[in-house]
Amino acid sequence: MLTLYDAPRCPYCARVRIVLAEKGVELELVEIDLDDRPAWIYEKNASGRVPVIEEDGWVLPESAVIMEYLEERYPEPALLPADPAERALARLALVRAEALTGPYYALRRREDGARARLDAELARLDAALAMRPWLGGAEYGLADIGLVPWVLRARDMLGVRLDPFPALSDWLGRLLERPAVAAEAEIVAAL
Ligand SMILES: N[C@@H](CCC(=O)N[C@@H](CS)C(=O)NCC(=O)O)C(=O)O
Repeated sequence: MLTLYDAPRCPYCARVRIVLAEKGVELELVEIDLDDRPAWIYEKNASGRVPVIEEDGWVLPESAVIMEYLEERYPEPALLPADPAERALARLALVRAEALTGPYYALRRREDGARARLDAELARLDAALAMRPWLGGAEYGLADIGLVPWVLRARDMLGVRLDPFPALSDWLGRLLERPAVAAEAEIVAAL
């Protein structure tokens, strides 16, 4: 049985929750109180951060690494394209996720110029999604899962309007038709 050390409000954990749900992996969720973390979480991840997964005593932190591990460990349904060039583009979107997460956290900290930086990145994603249906290319997958937790939280927790970004809004609408992503919208609504 796979264990996920999790926090509902954590968008990095959301990435992992979505992948596990898409792949139908049975799991035990252990909720970590981020405001009062148990000392033992540092034994599982030296930074004390979640998400962390554990399987038969083997422990893995870091959401992007966990997503790729899950893709290899549970190959069906595939969440990375078969074509190597498309796989590389999906990974590039994940590596560059900070272009979205950076301004998102800056806005949460109410930093000057953060909203403009976030809007600029949302506009860039919107332009990309006007050219192709999913962030990784032709198929839904890890690139979409890697970014949607912040787009959802920007909309539902920071009040960022997405209607100026029609392709991005359409993408989010299509994502929310998937039970794995709709479950995340419910978690965000309950925060
Ligand atoms: N790079 C890590 C970031 C994980 C992360 O920052 N998690 C936050 C919760 S959203 C956390 O555990 N924060 C506690 C802390 O920073 O001490 C990943 O991708 O898993």
